[in-house]
Amino acid sequence: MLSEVYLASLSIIPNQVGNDGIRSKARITTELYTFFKRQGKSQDISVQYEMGKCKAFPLHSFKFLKFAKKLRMDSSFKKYEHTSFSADEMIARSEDYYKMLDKRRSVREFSDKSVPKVVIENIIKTASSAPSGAHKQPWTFAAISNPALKQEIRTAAEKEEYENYHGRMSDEWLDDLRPFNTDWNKEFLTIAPWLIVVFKKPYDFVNGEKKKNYYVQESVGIATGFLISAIHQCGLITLTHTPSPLNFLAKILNRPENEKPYLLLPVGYPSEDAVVPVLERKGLEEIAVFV
Ligand code: IYR
Repeated sequence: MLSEVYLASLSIIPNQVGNDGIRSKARITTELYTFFKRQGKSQDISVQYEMGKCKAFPLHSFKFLKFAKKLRMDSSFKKYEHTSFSADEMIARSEDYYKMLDKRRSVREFSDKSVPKVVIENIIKTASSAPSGAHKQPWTFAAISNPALKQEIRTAAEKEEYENYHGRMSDEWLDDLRPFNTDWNKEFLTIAPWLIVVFKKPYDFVNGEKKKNYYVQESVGIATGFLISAIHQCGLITLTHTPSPLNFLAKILNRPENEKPYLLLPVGYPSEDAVVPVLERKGLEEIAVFV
């Protein structure tokens, strides 16, 4: 019975925190009673007692919050398993991680060497470990290895990119891209063994009902960052390709209406003679302030 007490408390406690601060014991008891009635269960004495006790505190008081926290801990929370390191270890680990990721480059020249599907699965699972608004994980990763589909994507992407490079992009934009030697030709879309299309989901359908997701742009951006670092970490390369507009991807991949294409990433090995532009990254003093 006790776990039911906690469950009931969980569903009711958030409603209690109103502007008034304190609510009457009678009100809480009624809410609890209604809760149990809806569940088809009879009211339990211990429930009234527990909640009665909780009602003795102002709702924002430390005692009440502690009580509420305990109730939640006992039901839907578990102990956070943490690994920490000594200061020296931390310094070494942060340096190693920085050095590892600093080697990452956007590479446009791919080899057709195959990559095991399980690697792509692991990369996608890593991406999906990213934080997201209300843990809605508002993303879908479509992994494409089928040559005919890759060709279809390439043809559609090049059609858009041709328009972009021949009029849709400003002269300033084209100037800014000159150091990268890019053009409308997107050969890598058929050469790379895998394409990953990231879709964002502004809403989900839960039991046929439309449910809005939160901070979708931020969440999917963070997940894509995780994806890119996982790709680099296992010795593969990628490129954040942004054919624009992207809508053709949803159509070709037959995705539902709540999935909007976000980014297209070819994944694989670099070609033997792959080159990258000589670039400098901004120094710490240019990108950070310590106050
Ligand atoms: N989407 C085009 C153009 C492009 C735009 C930016 I900003 C880049 O950093 C690179 C390319 C393309 O993919 O070629």
